[in-house]
Amino acid sequence: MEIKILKKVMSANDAVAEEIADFFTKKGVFAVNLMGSPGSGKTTILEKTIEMLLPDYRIAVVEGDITTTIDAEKLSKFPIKITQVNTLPFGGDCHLEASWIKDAVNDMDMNNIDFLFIENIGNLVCPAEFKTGAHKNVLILSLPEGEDKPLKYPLAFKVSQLTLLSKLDLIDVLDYDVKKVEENIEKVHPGIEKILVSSRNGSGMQDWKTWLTEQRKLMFK
Ligand SMILES: Nc1nc2c(ncn2[C@@H]2O[C@H](COP(=O)(O)OP(=O)(O)O)[C@@H](O)[C@H]2O)c(=O)[nH]1
Ligand SMILES: [Mg+2]
Repeated sequence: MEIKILKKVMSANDAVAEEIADFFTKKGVFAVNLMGSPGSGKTTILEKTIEMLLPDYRIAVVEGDITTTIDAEKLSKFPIKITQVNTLPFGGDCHLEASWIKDAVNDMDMNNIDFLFIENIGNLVCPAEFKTGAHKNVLILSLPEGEDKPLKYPLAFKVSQLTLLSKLDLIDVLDYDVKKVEENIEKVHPGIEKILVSSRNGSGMQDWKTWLTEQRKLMFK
Protein backbone atom coordinates (compact mmCIF):
# COMPACT_ATOMS: atom_id res chain seq x y z
CA MET A 1 0.00 0.00 0.00
CA GLU A 2 2.72 2.44 1.01
CA ILE A 3 4.67 1.64 -2.15
CA LYS A 4 1.60 2.44 -4.24
CA ILE A 5 1.30 5.88 -2.65
CA LEU A 6 5.01 6.59 -3.22
CA LYS A 7 4.71 5.65 -6.88
CA LYS A 8 1.72 7.98 -7.24
CA VAL A 9 3.70 10.88 -5.76
CA MET A 10 6.64 10.13 -8.05
CA SER A 11 4.55 9.89 -11.21
CA ALA A 12 2.72 13.11 -10.32
CA ASN A 13 6.11 14.82 -9.94
CA ASP A 14 7.31 13.33 -13.25
CA ALA A 15 4.23 14.69 -15.03
CA VAL A 16 4.82 18.23 -13.74
CA ALA A 17 8.54 17.94 -14.53
CA GLU A 18 7.70 17.01 -18.13
CA GLU A 19 5.24 19.90 -18.39
CA ILE A 20 7.77 22.51 -17.22
CA ALA A 21 10.58 21.01 -19.31
CA ASP A 22 8.32 21.57 -22.36
CA PHE A 23 7.60 25.11 -21.15
CA PHE A 24 11.36 25.84 -20.85
CA THR A 25 12.02 24.38 -24.29
CA LYS A 26 9.26 26.49 -25.89
CA LYS A 27 10.60 29.62 -24.21
CA GLY A 28 14.19 28.91 -25.28
CA VAL A 29 15.29 28.61 -21.66
CA PHE A 30 18.07 26.07 -21.06
CA ALA A 31 17.46 24.74 -17.55
CA VAL A 32 20.25 23.21 -15.46
CA ASN A 33 19.73 21.54 -12.07
CA LEU A 34 22.79 21.73 -9.80
CA MET A 35 22.98 19.00 -7.18
CA GLY A 36 25.61 18.18 -4.56
CA SER A 37 26.36 17.95 -0.85
CA PRO A 38 26.11 20.96 1.46
CA GLY A 39 29.36 22.88 1.01
CA SER A 40 30.38 21.17 -2.25
CA GLY A 41 30.61 24.60 -3.86
CA LYS A 42 27.28 24.92 -5.69
CA THR A 43 26.65 28.59 -4.90
CA THR A 44 30.27 29.62 -5.50
CA ILE A 45 30.30 27.83 -8.87
CA LEU A 46 26.99 29.53 -9.70
CA GLU A 47 28.48 32.92 -8.82
CA LYS A 48 31.50 32.32 -11.08
CA THR A 49 29.28 30.90 -13.83
CA ILE A 50 27.02 33.94 -13.81
CA GLU A 51 30.11 36.20 -13.98
CA MET A 52 31.28 34.27 -17.07
CA LEU A 53 27.90 34.22 -18.82
CA LEU A 54 26.95 37.87 -18.25
CA PRO A 55 26.32 40.03 -20.24
CA ASP A 56 26.05 37.70 -23.25
CA TYR A 57 23.31 35.56 -21.73
CA ARG A 58 20.21 36.38 -19.69
CA ILE A 59 19.97 34.38 -16.51
CA ALA A 60 17.39 33.28 -13.95
CA VAL A 61 18.05 31.28 -10.77
CA VAL A 62 15.85 29.23 -8.47
CA GLU A 63 17.61 28.89 -5.13
CA GLY A 64 16.56 25.90 -3.05
CA ASP A 65 17.23 25.69 0.66
CA ILE A 66 15.42 24.30 3.66
CA THR A 67 15.51 27.74 5.26
CA THR A 68 17.29 31.12 4.84
CA THR A 69 17.90 33.27 1.76
CA ILE A 70 21.71 33.34 2.26
CA ASP A 71 22.58 31.98 -1.21
CA ALA A 72 19.99 34.12 -3.02
CA GLU A 73 21.42 37.20 -1.26
CA LYS A 74 24.92 36.29 -2.49
CA LEU A 75 23.63 36.26 -6.07
CA SER A 76 21.50 39.40 -5.70
CA LYS A 77 24.46 41.59 -6.79
CA PHE A 78 23.93 40.37 -10.37
CA PRO A 79 21.37 41.71 -12.85
CA ILE A 80 19.50 38.38 -12.94
CA LYS A 81 16.14 37.04 -11.79
CA ILE A 82 16.16 35.03 -8.57
CA THR A 83 13.43 33.19 -6.72
CA GLN A 84 14.10 31.52 -3.39
CA VAL A 85 12.28 28.28 -2.58
CA ASN A 86 12.39 27.31 1.09
CA THR A 87 11.12 23.86 1.92
CA LEU A 88 10.55 24.47 5.66
CA PRO A 89 6.88 25.47 5.05
CA PHE A 90 6.44 22.12 3.26
CA GLY A 91 7.94 20.14 6.13
CA GLY A 92 11.62 20.86 5.50
CA ASP A 93 12.00 18.52 2.55
CA CYS A 94 15.55 17.70 1.45
CA HIS A 95 14.81 18.08 -2.30
CA LEU A 96 12.95 20.36 -4.69
CA GLU A 97 9.79 19.09 -6.37
CA ALA A 98 8.79 19.98 -9.90
CA SER A 99 5.62 21.77 -8.76
CA TRP A 100 7.70 24.15 -6.62
CA ILE A 101 9.91 24.94 -9.60
CA LYS A 102 6.72 25.56 -11.59
CA ASP A 103 5.44 28.00 -8.93
CA ALA A 104 8.87 29.67 -8.73
CA VAL A 105 9.12 30.26 -12.48
CA ASN A 106 5.50 31.42 -12.62
CA ASP A 107 6.59 34.23 -10.30
CA MET A 108 9.35 35.27 -12.74
CA ASP A 109 8.99 36.52 -16.29
CA MET A 110 10.68 33.73 -18.23
CA ASN A 111 10.58 35.59 -21.54
CA ASN A 112 14.07 36.52 -22.74
CA ILE A 113 15.90 34.14 -20.43
CA ASP A 114 18.70 31.97 -21.87
CA PHE A 115 19.73 29.96 -18.81
CA LEU A 116 17.80 28.90 -15.72
CA PHE A 117 19.96 27.49 -12.94
CA ILE A 118 18.34 25.56 -10.12
CA GLU A 119 20.45 25.16 -6.98
CA ASN A 120 18.90 22.09 -5.38
CA ILE A 121 18.88 21.37 -1.64
CA GLY A 122 22.34 20.30 -0.50
CA ASN A 123 22.57 16.53 -0.23
CA LEU A 124 23.45 13.56 -2.41
CA VAL A 125 20.29 11.54 -1.85
CA CYS A 126 16.78 13.04 -2.20
CA PRO A 127 17.33 15.54 -5.05
CA ALA A 128 18.34 12.63 -7.30
CA GLU A 129 14.92 11.04 -6.78
CA PHE A 130 12.81 13.99 -7.93
CA LYS A 131 12.92 15.39 -11.46
CA THR A 132 12.84 19.19 -11.53
CA GLY A 133 12.01 19.75 -15.21
CA ALA A 134 15.60 20.86 -15.92
CA HIS A 135 17.08 19.80 -19.27
CA LYS A 136 20.32 18.71 -17.59
CA ASN A 137 21.38 17.56 -14.15
CA VAL A 138 24.87 18.50 -13.02
CA LEU A 139 26.38 16.79 -9.99
CA ILE A 140 28.99 18.77 -8.07
CA LEU A 141 31.34 16.59 -6.00
CA SER A 142 34.07 18.44 -4.12
CA LEU A 143 37.45 16.79 -3.61
CA PRO A 144 37.28 16.92 0.24
CA GLU A 145 34.21 14.64 0.15
CA GLY A 146 36.38 11.69 -0.90
CA GLU A 147 36.74 9.38 -3.89
CA ASP A 148 34.20 6.80 -2.67
CA LYS A 149 31.05 8.97 -2.81
CA PRO A 150 29.96 7.89 -6.32
CA LEU A 151 29.81 4.29 -5.03
CA LYS A 152 27.90 5.30 -1.89
CA TYR A 153 25.42 7.64 -3.58
CA PRO A 154 25.13 6.17 -7.10
CA LEU A 155 21.70 7.54 -8.05
CA ALA A 156 22.85 11.17 -7.97
CA PHE A 157 25.56 10.29 -10.50
CA LYS A 158 23.27 8.06 -12.58
CA VAL A 159 20.68 10.79 -13.16
CA SER A 160 23.30 13.44 -14.02
CA GLN A 161 24.80 14.24 -17.40
CA LEU A 162 27.92 15.92 -16.04
CA THR A 163 30.01 15.69 -12.87
CA LEU A 164 31.93 18.77 -11.81
CA LEU A 165 34.78 17.70 -9.52
CA SER A 166 35.15 20.90 -7.52
CA LYS A 167 37.78 22.52 -5.26
CA LEU A 168 40.63 21.26 -7.44
CA ASP A 169 42.87 23.92 -5.83
CA LEU A 170 42.87 21.77 -2.65
CA ILE A 171 44.38 18.73 -4.37
CA ASP A 172 47.85 19.21 -2.91
CA VAL A 173 46.66 19.35 0.72
CA LEU A 174 44.35 16.36 0.31
CA ASP A 175 45.59 12.83 -0.18
CA TYR A 176 43.32 12.61 -3.22
CA ASP A 177 43.31 10.24 -6.16
CA VAL A 178 41.57 11.79 -9.18
CA LYS A 179 41.95 8.59 -11.20
CA LYS A 180 40.16 6.64 -8.44
CA VAL A 181 37.17 9.01 -8.26
CA GLU A 182 36.89 9.01 -12.05
CA GLU A 183 36.88 5.19 -12.03
CA ASN A 184 34.18 5.17 -9.34
CA ILE A 185 32.03 7.62 -11.33
CA GLU A 186 32.47 5.44 -14.43
CA LYS A 187 31.35 2.37 -12.44
CA VAL A 188 27.98 3.96 -11.59
CA HIS A 189 27.48 5.99 -14.78
CA PRO A 190 29.67 4.83 -17.67
CA GLY A 191 30.47 7.58 -20.14
CA ILE A 192 29.27 10.52 -18.02
CA GLU A 193 31.21 13.72 -18.71
CA LYS A 194 33.54 15.01 -15.99
CA ILE A 195 35.23 18.38 -15.56
CA LEU A 196 37.70 19.26 -12.81
CA VAL A 197 37.10 22.81 -11.61
CA SER A 198 38.16 25.31 -8.99
CA SER A 199 36.12 28.39 -8.20
CA ARG A 200 39.13 29.61 -6.22
CA ASN A 201 41.73 29.71 -9.02
CA GLY A 202 39.41 29.41 -12.02
CA SER A 203 40.86 26.20 -13.41
CA GLY A 204 38.42 24.24 -15.57
CA MET A 205 35.86 27.03 -15.50
CA GLN A 206 36.21 27.81 -19.21
CA ASP A 207 35.56 24.12 -20.01
CA TRP A 208 32.42 24.28 -17.86
CA LYS A 209 31.26 27.43 -19.65
CA THR A 210 31.88 25.75 -23.01
CA TRP A 211 29.89 22.70 -21.89
CA LEU A 212 26.95 24.93 -20.90
CA THR A 213 26.91 27.01 -24.08
CA GLU A 214 27.42 23.97 -26.35
CA GLN A 215 24.65 22.02 -24.62
CA ARG A 216 22.36 25.02 -24.98
CA LYS A 217 23.15 25.24 -28.68
CA LEU A 218 22.45 21.52 -29.15
CA MET A 219 19.09 21.94 -27.39
CA PHE A 220 17.95 24.83 -29.56
CA LYS A 221 19.67 24.16 -32.88
N1 LIG B 1 39.20 25.98 -1.72
C1 LIG B 1 38.02 26.13 -2.30
N2 LIG B 1 36.95 26.44 -1.58
C2 LIG B 1 35.77 26.60 -2.22
C3 LIG B 1 35.63 26.43 -3.62
N3 LIG B 1 34.34 26.62 -3.95
C4 LIG B 1 33.69 26.91 -2.80
N4 LIG B 1 34.53 26.91 -1.75
C5 LIG B 1 34.22 27.16 -0.35
O1 LIG B 1 33.43 26.08 0.14
C6 LIG B 1 32.43 26.56 1.05
C7 LIG B 1 31.05 26.14 0.59
O2 LIG B 1 30.79 26.73 -0.67
P1 LIG B 1 29.31 26.99 -1.19
O3 LIG B 1 29.44 27.55 -2.56
O4 LIG B 1 28.52 27.76 -0.20
O5 LIG B 1 28.75 25.50 -1.25
P2 LIG B 1 27.23 24.98 -1.39
O6 LIG B 1 26.75 24.70 -0.01
O7 LIG B 1 27.36 23.72 -2.19
O8 LIG B 1 26.44 26.02 -2.10
C8 LIG B 1 32.62 28.07 1.12
O9 LIG B 1 33.41 28.36 2.25
C9 LIG B 1 33.36 28.39 -0.17
O10 LIG B 1 34.16 29.55 -0.07
C10 LIG B 1 36.80 26.10 -4.37
O11 LIG B 1 36.81 25.92 -5.59
N5 LIG B 1 37.97 25.96 -3.65
MG1 LIG C 1 24.60 26.93 -1.66
